[in-house]
Amino acid sequence: MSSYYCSIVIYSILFIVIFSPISSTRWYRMFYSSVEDPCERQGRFQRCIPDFINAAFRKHIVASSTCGNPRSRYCSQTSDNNNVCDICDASDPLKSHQSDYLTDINNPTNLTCWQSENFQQSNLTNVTLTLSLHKKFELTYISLQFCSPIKPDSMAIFKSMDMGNTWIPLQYYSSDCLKTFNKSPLATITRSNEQEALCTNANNDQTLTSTSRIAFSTLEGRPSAYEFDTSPVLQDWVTATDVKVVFYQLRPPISKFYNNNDMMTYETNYYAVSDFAVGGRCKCNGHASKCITNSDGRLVCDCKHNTAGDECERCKDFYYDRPWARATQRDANECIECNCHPVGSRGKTCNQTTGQCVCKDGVTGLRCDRCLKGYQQTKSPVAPCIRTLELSPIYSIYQDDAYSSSNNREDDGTYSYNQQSPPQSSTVIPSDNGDVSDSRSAIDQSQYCGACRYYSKRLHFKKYCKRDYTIHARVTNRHDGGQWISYLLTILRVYKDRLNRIQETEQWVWISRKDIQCNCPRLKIDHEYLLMGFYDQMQTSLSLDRTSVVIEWRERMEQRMVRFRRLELNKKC
Ligand SMILES: [Ca+2]
Repeated sequence: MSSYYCSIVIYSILFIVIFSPISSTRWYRMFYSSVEDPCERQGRFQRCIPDFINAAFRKHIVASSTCGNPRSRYCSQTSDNNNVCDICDASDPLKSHQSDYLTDINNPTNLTCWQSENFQQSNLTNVTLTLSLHKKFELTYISLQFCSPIKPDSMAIFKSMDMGNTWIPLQYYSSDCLKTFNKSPLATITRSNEQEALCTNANNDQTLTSTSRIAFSTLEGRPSAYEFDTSPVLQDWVTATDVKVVFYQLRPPISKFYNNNDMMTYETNYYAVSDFAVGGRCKCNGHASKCITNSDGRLVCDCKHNTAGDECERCKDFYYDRPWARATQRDANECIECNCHPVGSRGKTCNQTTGQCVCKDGVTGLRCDRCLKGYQQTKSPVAPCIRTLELSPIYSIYQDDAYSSSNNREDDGTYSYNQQSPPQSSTVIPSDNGDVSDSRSAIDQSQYCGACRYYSKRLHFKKYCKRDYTIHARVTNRHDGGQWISYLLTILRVYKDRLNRIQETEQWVWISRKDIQCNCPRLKIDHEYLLMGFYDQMQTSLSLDRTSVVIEWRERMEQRMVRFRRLELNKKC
């Protein structure tokens, strides 16, 4: 038995090393056991593929003809020209030649053979063996070992990629390729016809004469075989859900065994095959290291890299930020979560191929992070971009000034409102003691207004550090936009601007109506202020609220702010 297993291993090595350019690392893995996930190593995704197997092993093969029902006599001739006859009987386990013998353990010292019915030489019938894998596999080889010295004169190997609905030829064998299949045995494969089935002329090839095994390698002789990772044509070529072998006619007996045609009798006229092997891997596109049986009892890939599907052939929900791709040796091409802007998009889903999020009205950009041309950013999370025309004439005049030379303007006329990390979905503001409070909590208005503690004249460096910006500005205009009130500021000096959002001499600052109703803060037209506040929730423009520092400007503040600025630059914040 040990020599038998040894022969299997050697045979496997031969096929893996010779015929599979992607298999060397996986071959190593067959003997290397590790608890580490092969799809992710040291925190990094990497290509992973299921082990190389004989996908046909112990699978049922449908044979179009099997002897033994009813029982029948058959004969074969031994090498010393003796005629040996026996009975094929499907009801007797010892005399049966069922198709399961094609995929059982192949023990060379005790061959078990499937055998067809006997045929009249004048009544030639095609015999078909069909293997269903019930899932896409990537095939490396298909091999058949014959039992009797009689072999088919012509045969063909087909594959299906759609569970047996349609069939594609992989390889033909014949004593006369041109006559039988209208294929030239001299045809060669180039990069322009890598999915073409060749015909091997059996007269010039030993495969159908002296040796008992026929092996077809799916990638042999195909120019892109060593660029398999980047060859969708060959990836498609080796993919199959089903394999079918068709025997077209029996080869006349070899003279060594059969000295005259009289011996070619009905009882010696049958096909017999001892082993049908299909070497390959469960197809998972580099995104799974194994296939498992799912809850429906189907074989599916155990997908990693945020992929999904029987073959990990798509990104899983909410991970469509870039198009799906097969993993390669260089890049796992893992799927990435949709990075939809929490304010500008309608949800977390994006298009499976483009990554486009579903944007609210007036919003554009792959992640819904910009206002369309003709739209203006608001502070409203419901309608983050509104038509420019909807604003008052006064606002429009300043809006033109404010944006005509803005660096946020895109080539397509849209306005970027966030190219940085996504902001929180509500205005969450850290307080001075380091806590985080939601300024939009549903609390009573009087309680809400009562806590206007930051509207104070005390200037601490800590307050300066906590806030996004500190400016000296004059209020020049006011626009009532409903839920949000905007004030136009002429910027007189910028002391702090954490993300460089202040790029104009005039900027709009946004305050919620709720805070305005509290006079917290309160701004007057033509007055100058020291303003310390946070950016709006999209982190792109200025806002003020009851946590902001808003103090009428005094000249003495200048020196203090310069000192704060210097401390900040010395990383004292
Ligand atoms: Ca067998």
